Amino acid sequence: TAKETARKSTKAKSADTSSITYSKAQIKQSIVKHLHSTLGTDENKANNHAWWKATSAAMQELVLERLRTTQKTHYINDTRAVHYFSAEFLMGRLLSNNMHNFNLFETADAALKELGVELTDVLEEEPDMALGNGGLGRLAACFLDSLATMDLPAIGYGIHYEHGLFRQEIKNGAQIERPDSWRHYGNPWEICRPESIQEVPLFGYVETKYGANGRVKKEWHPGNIVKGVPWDIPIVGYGAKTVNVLRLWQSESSDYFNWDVFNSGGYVDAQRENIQAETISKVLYPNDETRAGKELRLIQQYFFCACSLKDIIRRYKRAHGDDWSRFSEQVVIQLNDTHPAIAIPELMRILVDRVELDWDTAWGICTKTFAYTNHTLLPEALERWPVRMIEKILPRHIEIIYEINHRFLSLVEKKWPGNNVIKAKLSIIEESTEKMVRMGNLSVVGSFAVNGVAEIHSKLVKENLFPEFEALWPGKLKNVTNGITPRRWLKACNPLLSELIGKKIGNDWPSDLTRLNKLSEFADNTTFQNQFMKVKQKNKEALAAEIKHLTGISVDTKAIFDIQIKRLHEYKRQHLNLIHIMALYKRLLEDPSYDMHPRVFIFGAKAAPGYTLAKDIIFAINKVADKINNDPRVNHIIKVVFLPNYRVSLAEKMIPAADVSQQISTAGKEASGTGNMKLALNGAITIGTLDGANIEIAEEVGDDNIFIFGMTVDEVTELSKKGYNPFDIYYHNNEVKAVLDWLDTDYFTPGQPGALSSLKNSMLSGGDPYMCLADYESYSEANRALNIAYRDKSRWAKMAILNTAKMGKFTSDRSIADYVERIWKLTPCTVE
Ligand code: C3B
Repeated sequence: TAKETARKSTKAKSADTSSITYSKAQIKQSIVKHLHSTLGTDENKANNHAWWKATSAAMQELVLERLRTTQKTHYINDTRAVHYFSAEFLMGRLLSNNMHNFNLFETADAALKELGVELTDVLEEEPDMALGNGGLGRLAACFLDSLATMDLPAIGYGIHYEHGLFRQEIKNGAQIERPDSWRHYGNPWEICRPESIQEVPLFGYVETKYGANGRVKKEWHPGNIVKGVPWDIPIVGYGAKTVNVLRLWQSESSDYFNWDVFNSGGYVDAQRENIQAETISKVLYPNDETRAGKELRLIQQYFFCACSLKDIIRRYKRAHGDDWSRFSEQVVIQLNDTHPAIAIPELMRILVDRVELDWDTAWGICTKTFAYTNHTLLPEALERWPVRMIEKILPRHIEIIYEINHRFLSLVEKKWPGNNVIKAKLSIIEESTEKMVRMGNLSVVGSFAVNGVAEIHSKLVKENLFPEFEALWPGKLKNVTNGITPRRWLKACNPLLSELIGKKIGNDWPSDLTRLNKLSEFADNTTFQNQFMKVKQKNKEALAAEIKHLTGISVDTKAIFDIQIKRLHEYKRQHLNLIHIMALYKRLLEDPSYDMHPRVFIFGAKAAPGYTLAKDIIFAINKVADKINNDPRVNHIIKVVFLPNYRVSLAEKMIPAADVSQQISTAGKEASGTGNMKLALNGAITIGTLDGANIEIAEEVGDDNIFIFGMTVDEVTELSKKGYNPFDIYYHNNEVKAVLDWLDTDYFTPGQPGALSSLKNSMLSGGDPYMCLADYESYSEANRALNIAYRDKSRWAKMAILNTAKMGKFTSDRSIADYVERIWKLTPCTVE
């Protein structure tokens, strides 16, 4: 099967790691050369930033060599490729990753040492490439890593945002957003490709023409044209054989478009719309799982889809001319959520209006080309655009969407004759007061496969979100459980553990993660337990130093390091964690001999700037932290740390040091989660609900090696049906009542009573929409069990080892193998 082929190809590489070998002397020479000729400085003057750039340039030389070979090989072999369309790519830093994938990390380290420079300091100079919000964007980055590693022809397409996700500062406990400028001083990895610029039409009107044969022809007269300039970021696979690219489009105003001629016509005043072309790719929308609903956001989506489709078609035509019959054999496009769904009517427009294929042929090509991944069931994340907005910006596309819908609804009519309820539900157009286009429905109708991102999530997509679609097209709805790249999330970020694992079971695990299972044999071995926990201890000491550096807070490295890192969202329930911390605090105040192992609660989270309650929760965490950390009665037992500006590079420092991983979303709300996988891979024990991939993690590690609590999906549904009233719990659980009432006082915000009341209100009069209180008791019990388990050193070490050992399933190589087998049908292409 394709899966086996893909697996074989990755395994093959471990035996033959790097195709390019570079000696220490050569690297040193290359770095110095770039210091001189690329940066115009020298060894005596160079600061760490210059060393970072020179070292990156030295690596980029090797990268580009492999990129050229890869592209030539793919061209000669006329390979089928996957095109991953995503509004977000959360790449993080690239230097260390590229060095690891070339197997040159140690060599470069030694070379720099001889130059009197510390590689670890140099790596810290690189700004994160944060062109994404959270899980969805980071998943795209892990997938690119796996695709290249598995020698699969693939290209990522997205937006070259000038400003990525905002930088977070904390002032007096509150989040402040500052602009991110990741390429302010130049980025050594990206290459501008002016030879592949594309033009994108916007606004204007559609003219209907009648051809001699009576054929209706539609002509779109755009009111504006913007330029898309491609920037390529090379994606180095592990072993550095295949180097694919991530192509990101930057918008520019078009010089081609002649405003004078256009305006002199005078007939377009009504349709003409002005858009400052440069603003399109200016900034990433900082909303995670909420719709922006803004015109500029729709333009961003269309902009990168239109550029990418033109790019794909140009490449296809170079090999196949005007023979469109093979298009869907060569091209598969994966839509990362509905953000790129507008690509479906755009491809239809090109095929019908420009290529002049008949509708059915064009639709046949389309529906063999697109596949769609759903990443969430949260209603506030399901994209819908006002018909009027699409009409204005993309007047031809709205016609095409109506036509797609019309034909689709006849199919629905055949299946369920006369059933208008089903028709209204499935229609791509929502007939509300303001007519809306449902991008999820459009994506399902226009794709040949639809997948969720974990077993439970895919089941809910099938049963709750799109049940009729399953009846209409059995088998179209699938599952591919998410994964993470073990190169970044173990090998590179946790060198001490990687070395220990290598000594024990060899060095093949990064490209075949199931090999970690061999560690299970040593889970009971005292010596190995000690070695494993010694690594954890060292990593905790490193994080403690970082915490001190970033916040000034001292933490006890013998305490349990308990970590919750993810976007701030009510459904992820950071506030459940917080009220439990407050309860522990209260127990200690009331009973100083209350028995608990010292514990440091560490948070990292950004809130969408317009999400008030999320920002209130950050504020509350910081205020509670201040109080506890400065209370000598308890601060030797509990500390609370909120690390500012959580991002990929900070995650890489936190994850190796975690004892406990908090994965506590309301069951049914977290589609998969991927941080849960990263933490468990690094030997943290999960305390979590039966939600998303937690369920599959529990299956892998076994019930003894995870702390599961709370309601199941069915229980959540049942309770909502029955009617959930948080006041029932408030009045029956004294601890819950005391803690919530505490939020109303000025205990944590001296002189400002009520400053934390919004949190209490959301969990009481607000109806506690994510049922924190309903799960509180069970969460508290799970924490007690965890506390006891930690005290048994040997038991805990065994649990930690088994968590690492059993994470093989969650490599993104397995996710990609599943996509290849179930959806993409790609064949690896070896690049010699
Ligand atoms: C996220 C989901 O919230 C996570 O459960 C999931 O692991 C990742 O996607 C990857 O599949 N997600 C996101 O980050 N942004 C969205 N708009 C929707 C889902």
